Amino acid sequence: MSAETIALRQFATTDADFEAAFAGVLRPSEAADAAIDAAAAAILADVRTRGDAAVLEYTRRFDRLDAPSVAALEIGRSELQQSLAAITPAQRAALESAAERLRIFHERQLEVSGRSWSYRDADDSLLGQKVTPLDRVGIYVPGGKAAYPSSVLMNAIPAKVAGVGEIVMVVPTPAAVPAGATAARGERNPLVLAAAAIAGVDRVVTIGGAQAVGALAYGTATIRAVDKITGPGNAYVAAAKRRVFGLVGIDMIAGPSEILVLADGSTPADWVAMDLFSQAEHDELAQSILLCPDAGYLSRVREAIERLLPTMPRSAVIRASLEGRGALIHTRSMEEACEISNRIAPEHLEVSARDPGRWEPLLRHAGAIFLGAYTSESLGDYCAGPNHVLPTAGTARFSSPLGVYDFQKRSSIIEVSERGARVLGPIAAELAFGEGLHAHAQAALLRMPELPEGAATV
Ligand code: HSO
Ligand code: ZN
Repeated sequence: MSAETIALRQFATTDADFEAAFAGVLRPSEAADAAIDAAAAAILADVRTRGDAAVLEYTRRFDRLDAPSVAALEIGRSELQQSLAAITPAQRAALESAAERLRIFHERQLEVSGRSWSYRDADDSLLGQKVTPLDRVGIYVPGGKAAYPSSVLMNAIPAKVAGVGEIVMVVPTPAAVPAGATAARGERNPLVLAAAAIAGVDRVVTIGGAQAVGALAYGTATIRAVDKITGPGNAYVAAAKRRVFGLVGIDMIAGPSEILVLADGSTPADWVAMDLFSQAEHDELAQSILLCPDAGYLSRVREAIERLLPTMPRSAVIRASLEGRGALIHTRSMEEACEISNRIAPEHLEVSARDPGRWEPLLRHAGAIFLGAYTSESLGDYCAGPNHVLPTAGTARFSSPLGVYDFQKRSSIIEVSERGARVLGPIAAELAFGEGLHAHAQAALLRMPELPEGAATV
């Protein structure tokens, strides 16, 4: 196959119009699509009032799956176990190895930052934080053009490690046979079900869309309401998750995948080209960006992209993504590349440099940071250990990867000693009187049998 040119934008930080070019790369803040939001709201309202009947109707309409009852769409533990026989031994071994590495990483997360703690102050009062797992969570797994068994592991394993009581997974069956796909309409994806079995999912229901989000949030006669819904989905699922937030928790609203490679020119150009492809192949709207202070290297990566693109089965998606949202950016230095990267706050950030440890301290905003030439993002997508559910669209400025902490909550613990009550009483009473809240003040003062000198009195 011969190389094809690609309309992949390229510019330099020294360009007079750099800021304008850079603005074209940054994601415009996403205005919620009013039509999609209205459709999701109507479906949610219907599921809330009509329960299972509405879920069945939308499943018939959108997934073209005709089921006699929601119960008929459920897959229990034993049937999930049977799905393990439907995959190859190599597939099973890969899923199990990935699951094991994910478990080890997330168990460390639990040990280091997911445990209850307390201390006693000078007056022997106990102050602390009690960490408890959520009772029930719902995991949304897309079933259309992107059915990812790896995402089943990434959502279910931290929930399991946190000690969640019950994990319910919803996954729609494909409504139509996508071009080139092997799945038939209504067919259950054996790899997705096997991943659910390995990760310890309790129940799977083959429903999707806003109706599945509604069923999980409100509960129906068949599906018990959950406390939190995690996992990626299409625009209707995202709109529905936004709407049920507050009644239940949600993890995040994940957008198309993004990769930013910060290269010093020492990694083989083909490796970096393939890493850029790896996220571009997810979606036409995915974003792949390369930042590098070496102009010659940028040319070599462009050449590699043009040479390798025709060899990729998903070349059309990759091309659309690279031409629509990709960029090669020539920076003055690696330091400047780090600054630009912080402005983008990418979901995935590869530091493909000889001395990645030198640059890592300069990098503040990224969902996941991959250090060194051997660390392809794809290893993190599947099996390195950390989670691949990550903040996108610049939200890494204020949010974190999906983790054990998303499946836990914290309660404060306060046990005031008698001596503590005498010390805290006057402070609380003083502030309570200042707020005009006399019952608060009294509640504090009544617990002080001997008022210390100078204490506020009623
Ligand atoms: N890169 C995607 C996750 C994924 N990759 C699933 C392959 N399968 C978002 O982090
Ligand atoms: Zn990926």
